Amino acid sequence: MVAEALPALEDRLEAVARAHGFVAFGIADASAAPQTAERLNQWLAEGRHGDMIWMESRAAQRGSPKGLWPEVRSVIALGMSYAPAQDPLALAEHPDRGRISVYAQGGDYHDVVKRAMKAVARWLVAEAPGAEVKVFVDTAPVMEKPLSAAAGLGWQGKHSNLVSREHGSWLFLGAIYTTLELAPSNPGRDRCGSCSACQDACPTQAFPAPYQVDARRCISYLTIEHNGPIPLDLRRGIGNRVYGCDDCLAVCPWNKFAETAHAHRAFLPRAELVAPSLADLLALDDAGFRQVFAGSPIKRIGRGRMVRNAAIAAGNSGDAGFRPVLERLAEDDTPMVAEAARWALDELPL
Ligand code: B12
Ligand code: SF4
Ligand code: SF4
Repeated sequence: MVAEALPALEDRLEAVARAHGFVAFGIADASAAPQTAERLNQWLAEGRHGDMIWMESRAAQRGSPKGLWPEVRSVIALGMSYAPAQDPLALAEHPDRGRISVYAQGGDYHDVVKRAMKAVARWLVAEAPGAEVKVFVDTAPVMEKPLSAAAGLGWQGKHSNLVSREHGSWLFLGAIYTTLELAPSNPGRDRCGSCSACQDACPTQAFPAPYQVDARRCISYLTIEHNGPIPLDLRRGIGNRVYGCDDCLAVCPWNKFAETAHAHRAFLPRAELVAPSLADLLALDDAGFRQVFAGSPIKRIGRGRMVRNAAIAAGNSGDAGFRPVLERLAEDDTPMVAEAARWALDELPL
């Protein structure tokens, strides 16, 4: 009797990844995307990372998988969907509300994606004894977008994020590096064509050229990463966004294939984060901030940045009703909060 052959390791690995909630899967050779290191260095040389010094401090490791781990042979790229059920741009017309970007309205993806990746990696090690693995999501010196594109999950769109034919712009990415030599997938093909919707939609003109983002002008950077006063000329463009920005992602025509049903349920929005009132955000103290944003990626920015952002949104609202709370905040102990409140008062009618 002939024993039935098992499907290839790559196919079984994909099935395990899907069972753990990953809707996108692919494999790249660890030497794929060789142009990435040079482009990263160019981006850093132009200062486009702003004050994210962690982007430059391990640039050699970030630029290529082998720069980080010389023994790595293959990269397993994984994507989890957070496709929203509502139009992320709908709140633009509600200046009394703060807009929190879709990716942060549910559970913290760092925890959810990492937990699932570790389970996949454990399966792989059990299946291929001797294999070594390392799992990464977001915070490690790893270029997740070009590696995912090389592994066939999609392509880097002109907004620079990975776009998938099935899931649009709404994938969280993660990577497993392994010493195993796995059969690579076909790389993704650029399907942007002559479209420029994301470039046209950006409220702060953060794209110096298609496929390139100047983080210093990006609302995501300004509201999340940047810890200080926001440049005056960019404040109007921020509108009522208090955490991140979805505009370039939301206008992408490929989103029409992204089914909400594919979104991982850990990312379902928490009711209080969908359309928080600016008045509530402006009233937050440290304890209140920690309570509202526990379990959310937003907790990392702390009360100061959130209230600074809410003050700018209030300044953009045209609503003089915010004046009393802004007058109190103009005396706040956190200088960037006090400064933003004074700016907002100057913007609002008496
Ligand atoms: C730093 C960072 C940021 C910075 C800088 C953004 C950026 N575009 O680099 C800021 C804070 C602005 C940011 C914002 C956001 N981010 Co972010 N971020 C990262 C991080 C940590 C590193 C990205 C990086 O390496 N940047 C360096 C630049 C040089 O790399 P690059 O963008 O790939 O640059 C390429 C292009 O410029 C291209 N290129 C350059 N020249 C040319 C010329 C031509 C002709 C062509 C074709 C290409 C080309 O080649 C470069 C190399 O691949 C990754 C996580 C990770 N470890 O990868 C998450 C990550 C990219 N972010 C993510 C998300 C979700 C966002 C936001 C949508 C969040 C939000 N809603 O507010 C926004 C989107 C803003 C935008 N349009 O990019 C996701 C993206 C998922 C996806 N589907 O792609 C990631 C992967 C996190 C994750 N694990 O899921 N982010
Ligand atoms: S996230 Fe917003 S500000 Fe940043 S590049 Fe996209 S549209 Fe522009
Ligand atoms: S909006 Fe258009 S140009 Fe931008 S990523 Fe999507 S398809 Fe590409």
